[in-house]
This record gives sequence, C-alpha cells and structure tokens, in this order.
Amino acid sequence: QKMKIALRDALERNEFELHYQPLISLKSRRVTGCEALLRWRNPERGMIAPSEFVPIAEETALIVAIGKWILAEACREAAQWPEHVSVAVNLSPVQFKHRNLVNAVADALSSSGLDPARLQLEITESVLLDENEHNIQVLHDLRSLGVKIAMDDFGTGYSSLGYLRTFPFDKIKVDQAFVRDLPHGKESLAIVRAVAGLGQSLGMTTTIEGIETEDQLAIVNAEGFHEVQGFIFSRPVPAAEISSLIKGSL
Ligand code: G
Ligand code: G
Ligand code: MN
Ligand code: NA
Repeated sequence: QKMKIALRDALERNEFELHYQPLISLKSRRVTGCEALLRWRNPERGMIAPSEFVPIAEETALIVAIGKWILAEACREAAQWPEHVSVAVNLSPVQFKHRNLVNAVADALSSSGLDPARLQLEITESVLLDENEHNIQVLHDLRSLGVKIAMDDFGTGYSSLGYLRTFPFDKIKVDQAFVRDLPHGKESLAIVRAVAGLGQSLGMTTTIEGIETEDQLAIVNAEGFHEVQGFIFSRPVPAAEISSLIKGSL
C-alpha cells in the first residue's frame, strides 16, 4: 500500500524516465531502433530499476497509467530521431486487461506525430497465456494502427513456439539466456540457429539480445540474425545521450 502511494506520487511528480538501448542492424551496422526501458529517479533512493517496482505497479494496476505515460514519452522522443530509427516499448500483460490500451497507443501516435510503423510493441508470451482471445483481438487492433508487434524473451516461456501460430508477429526477440553460454554451449547454439531459420521461414525479423562479446556477435551474425542488442554496443542510456549514439558509427 505504501509502495502504491509512492508509485502514484512518482507519476505525478514526474520521477519516471526512459532510458534507451540501441538495436543494431547486422547488415548495415547502423542503429535501426532503440528499446525504451523504464527508470524511477527517486529523490531519496536514487535510480530504481524496473525489477524493483514494475511487479508492484502491475499488482496495483498503476502500470496502466504509467504505461500510458511511457507510450506518450517514447513516441515524443522517437519523433525527434532520424526516420529510419524505430522505438520499441515493452507492454505489460496488465495493460491488455484494460480497454484503453489501443486508445493509449493511438493517442501517443497522434500527439507525437510519429509514423506508426516506427513504433514496435514488445510483448511476452504471458500476454497470450490467459485472456487468450481478448488479447489476440487487441493485438490485431493494435496492428491495425500500423504499429509492429514483437514477441519478447522468446524461448523462455513454456510454449513460445505455439504462440507463433496464434499471432503473426513482426519480430521475434530471442532471450539473452540463449546467448550467455555462447560460443561454447552446443545446445544454445543449436537453438539460436533454429530460431534464426524459423524467423526466416515465417517472414519475421529476428533480433537477439544480451550480446556482450565479439565471439557472440560473430556467431549470431553467421546464423543470419537481422538485429542485435547488447552491452557490446551500448547499455541503456538516458534520452539525452541516445541521439549521439544514433548518429555516431558503432
Ligand atoms: O532495464 P532493465 O534490464 O532493468 O529491465 C528489466 C525488466 O523490466 C525488463 O525485462 C522489462 O520486462 C521490464 N521493463 C523495463 N522497462 C519497462 C517498461 O517500460 N514497461 C514494462 N511493462 N516493463 C518494463
Ligand atoms: O525483458 P526485456 O528484454 O524487455 O529487457 C531487456 C533487459 O536486458 C534490460 O533490462 C537491459 O538492461 C538488459 N540487457 C540488454 N542488453 C544486455 C546485455 O548485453 N547483457 C545483459 N546482462 N543484460 C542486457
Ligand atoms: Mn523488451
Ligand atoms: Na527480452
């Protein structure tokens, strides 16, 4: 309850901010997008990571209001980037339970003027786990706005493959768990290879996250991934720093 009040105050006092981590095209070696990642700058406790407060924001449904702010802020920021750069926003399953998600996305697009094709919404399979039919309808409604839909943390759930049949995702993001033990993990390599092939056959963009070393980068490049994200290129940075990362050659 205390935390709920603190989170509501934080939203009112404008203590949330978005950091951005670049996504790099392996073909052009340019930044093609940035993932928005939520941070809470608390006057007393300093910067607080989302793992510490997003679960509480979800339990209390405050994530709906915070999520609306995130969408508006990310679109406003991205409208100032070069046109070839997209913005990726994480959606919580709780946001799908509330009718206003499609409106929140439409409002963020219209007030920022951002081309809808430059907004990517990242969902995890938990969105498809329950409320299946309602949520799939919402995904279709969202896509009717012209935005792209990505399946995040691919491979960590228990039915990731099955969900690829329930909705035609634009992008699959392979979870960093499969990168961690590369280049030596034979099983991880086999899985990463299979997902790259799967993405090609299904016509989905393949992204892999958590790339930290040159060895890992060489492998995912050889396996034909379209896009990578990871500390090897950049950690998430404040909005003020992302523009120069986008312009600079990585
Ligand atoms: O940036 P960091 O690695 O600390 O993010 C940890 C987790 O927090 C991410 O895996 C993501 O699920 C969640 N998260 C970060 N930003 C957002 C956001 O804007 N909205 C939602 N719903 N979750 C977020
Ligand atoms: O769950 P989601 O994929 O939305 O969250 C991405 C999270 O992964 C962010 O919290 C981000 O900080 C983290 N991340 C991004 N790149 C790397 C990386 O190369 N290594 C590690 N350990 N974490 C990463
Ligand atoms: Mn994500
Ligand atoms: Na992820």
